[in-house]
Amino acid sequence: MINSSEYVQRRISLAKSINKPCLIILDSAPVLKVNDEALNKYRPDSDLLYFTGFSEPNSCFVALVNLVDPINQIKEVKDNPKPEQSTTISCRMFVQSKDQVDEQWHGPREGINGTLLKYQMDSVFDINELYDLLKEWILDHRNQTIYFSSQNENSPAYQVIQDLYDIILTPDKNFFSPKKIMHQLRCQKSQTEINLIRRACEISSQAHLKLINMAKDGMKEYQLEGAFIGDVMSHGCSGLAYPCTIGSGINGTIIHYNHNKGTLREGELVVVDAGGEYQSYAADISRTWPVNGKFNDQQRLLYQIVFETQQECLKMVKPGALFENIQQKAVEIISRGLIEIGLLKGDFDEIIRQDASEPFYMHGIGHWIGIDVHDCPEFHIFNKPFLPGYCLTIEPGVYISPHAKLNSFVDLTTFNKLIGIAVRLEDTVVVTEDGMEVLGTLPKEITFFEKKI
Ligand SMILES: [Mn+2]
Repeated sequence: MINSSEYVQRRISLAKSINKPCLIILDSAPVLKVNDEALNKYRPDSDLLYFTGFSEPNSCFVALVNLVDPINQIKEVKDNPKPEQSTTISCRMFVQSKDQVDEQWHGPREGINGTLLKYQMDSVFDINELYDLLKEWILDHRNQTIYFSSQNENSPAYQVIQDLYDIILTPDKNFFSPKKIMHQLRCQKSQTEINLIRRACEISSQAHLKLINMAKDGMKEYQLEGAFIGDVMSHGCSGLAYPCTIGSGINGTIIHYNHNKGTLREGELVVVDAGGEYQSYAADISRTWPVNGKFNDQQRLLYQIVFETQQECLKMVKPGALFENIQQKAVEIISRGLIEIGLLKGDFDEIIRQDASEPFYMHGIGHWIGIDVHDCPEFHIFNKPFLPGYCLTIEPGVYISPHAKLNSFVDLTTFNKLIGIAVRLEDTVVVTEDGMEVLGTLPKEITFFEKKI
């Protein structure tokens, strides 16, 4: 559990990283419908959740940074010795008021008083007051910078911004998205966050193990999906962190396969990319194994390439490392492997220069992970040296798809022998002071799968 003082600390960090007079407005995510009156399970906006812990719809967070605040006594952020560099922040929240009828239909609300106490805000208002109050605050500070983030075009905050945009807001001058700054902060996880991701990975590892043990010829992919969901939820997850891939045989060659309607067949490999969400934090783990517990020669060759690639890439994860170098390493090991098994023919350097392995390994080696499975998208992975506390995935794969766009380096005879085989191995890791730790414990050695089944 993340306690309220950690949320307060996150807001202070946000104010300090901006450290100029501004308003920060973080809007809630829209409520999405399945259809008619049937609503999807509500997914809060990840940034709003990170900085407030508040997870109800129809809400909005507004912070005044380094501005005179007539509503609240200004609290100075104390730990700066130089007064001219001190930062002040006033935190205001707009929420749905308590409402007996609506709560009977949709569940309890924190209400104004509940939010004030539990979320340590300086003031809390009804969401219906947002349009007038926010407009007034922006006009009061019309020369200051506005940081605004919303994914909800129907929200009152969005309406205010739209109405004032032409009057006082100028892009690149006083109107910005805070996402770059927020995602940089979100990328480095606290110990509490790391523990939640670790728990998500431990629960997910156990659920993967269950699938490995239950799979057999004739079973449907969705039966494994259902077993995975049931298992992670029975161990405390709220559900999946993302729709899972359970791809048997040729379905495994489809990178984002999630129809999960196929049938497991003896002699085939099954790619399982699945992770639970535990207290709003994601796990992302992939394993590939033979339905009948025995790799055939072709499957074994490809598996060994991906296994070795993942081992080498994991070794590179430490403070200062870069995704781009790890990706480069992955391309090199996979290319060398594909040359050794005869799928690619030609000079190694030329194969690297021409990116000839791309038809078979076409995605990135990993991504940040946290509240979202693809976490902090505005903190682009390119060129960001790892720091302790960064959580990320390492997920090489080789896919011999019948749809692969072949190049002149591909040997057709070998290609035809391997067609339909896919292998992906993925783990969630945290960067530590001197290296990394794989979160969750799920074996991946060939001998493990062959003994297990
Ligand atoms: Mn992933």
